Amino acid sequence: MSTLKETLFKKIQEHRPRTTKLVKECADVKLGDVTVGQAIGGARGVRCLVTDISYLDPMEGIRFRGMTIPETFAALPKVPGSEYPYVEGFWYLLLTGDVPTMEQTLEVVEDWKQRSAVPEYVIDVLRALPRDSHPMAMFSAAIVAMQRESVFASNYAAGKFNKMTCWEDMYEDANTLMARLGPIGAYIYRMKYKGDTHIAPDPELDMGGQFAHMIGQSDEYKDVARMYFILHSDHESGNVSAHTTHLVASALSDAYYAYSAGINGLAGPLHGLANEEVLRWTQNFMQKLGGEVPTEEGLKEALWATLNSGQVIPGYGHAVLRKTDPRYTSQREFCMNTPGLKDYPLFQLVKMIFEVAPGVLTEHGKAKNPWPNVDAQSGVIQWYYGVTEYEYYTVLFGIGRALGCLANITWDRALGYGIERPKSLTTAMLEEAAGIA
Ligand code: FCX
Repeated sequence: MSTLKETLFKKIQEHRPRTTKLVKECADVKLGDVTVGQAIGGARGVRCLVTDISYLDPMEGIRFRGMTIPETFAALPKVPGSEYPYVEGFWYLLLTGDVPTMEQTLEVVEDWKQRSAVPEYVIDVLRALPRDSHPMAMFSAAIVAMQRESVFASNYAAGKFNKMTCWEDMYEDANTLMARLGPIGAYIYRMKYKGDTHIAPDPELDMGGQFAHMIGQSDEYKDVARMYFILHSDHESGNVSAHTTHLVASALSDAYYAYSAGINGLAGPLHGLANEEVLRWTQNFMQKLGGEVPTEEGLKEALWATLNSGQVIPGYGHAVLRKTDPRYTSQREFCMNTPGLKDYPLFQLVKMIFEVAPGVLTEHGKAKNPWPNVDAQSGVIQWYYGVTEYEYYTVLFGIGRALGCLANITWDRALGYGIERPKSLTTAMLEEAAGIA
């Protein structure tokens, strides 16, 4: 058994009595009430999900296993010669809550290498799709195509389902998926945008470095990939991609079905696709100016024009956060500390939007949070390094988001979380409850 699996096993055994006790002795304890507004308005703020992998404080932002983003980056073992940690070590942290040693991290690196070959039939599926399919549709199709390899599904079909040990099958599927998502994403990228030419993996590289190599990027971009995947990994359980993955897995669907569904949710413009929208918006705006540096007034006008046409300002606002997203800040710092990027015109514009948009949104008076989220800042870094195909950006998000979603559904199995099935009411019932029937 690998160190990661052994540690996870111990953590699961330690944790199970806590969940059992809560279910047996405290099931009737109230966590809150549900209002009519919440029932109609996307269950915003309804406290009915449980995860220990990350927690999102509205003012502070995300903590992974109790650690802020800077603490996480500082604590994890770094790739030699790099300022950023191994994604594999972060996976260890998300699953177990422990910061791994370098040796433990390298075990995961090796394990993922063994699992990382993309099967030929997945390539066939990708190639069979019309080449103008959205990369997220391709990504989702590739993931669900691999369902035939699910250890969980095959053991279930063979009558070997066991509530206490089935997390191990989920763990197998989750690791295989994690190992392959980078190479699949790279295949899609090269097939769609780089003349269908492909780059073989380098056996020496870690997951993040390998992705950079396989899309044909520079050495510098290796850290960008590592940073991106970690920053986009998890945002507790209620966001659309994490919740969808959890919901689908709650029917005992395997990791392939569940994460393919999660990817489909991430592809919505109010969620992960916002990073594509941000770049489209800023590029269109810059084009209209014909290369001129925008004035604050011009920018304000463009933001108002977007709002007045009934569209949202992409990259701004959040369902939970009420402050600038620390994932935004972390990427902004990366830009400020990278010579070349710091003075890059597109970054200057993104900075200017940060100075202007919160005021405009506040004056507009609708968004509860006028501050930027992760998507406002992510595209500019990609653009700078030459990844200018912005419809691809959500695939990058999807590779990273898998870390959180798959860690969560492994724990869902370990703790035996039930099939999700909230109760529906009719409009007449709401009217009656509100006394307006
Ligand atoms: N621009 C314009 N209007 C906005 C807005 C924005 N950026 N953010 C919120 N609003 C509007 C909402 O559309 C809503 O209007 P309505 O009353 O007419 O329906 C009103 O303000 C109240 O919404 P609010 O409660 O603040 O926000 P929600 O929880 O409903 O929605 C999202 C949160 C993120 C969906 C919303 O802020 C939004 O659409 N932002 C732009 C898209 C975006 O950046 N998404 C990425 C978010 C995230 F980080 C991710 O998942 O990747």
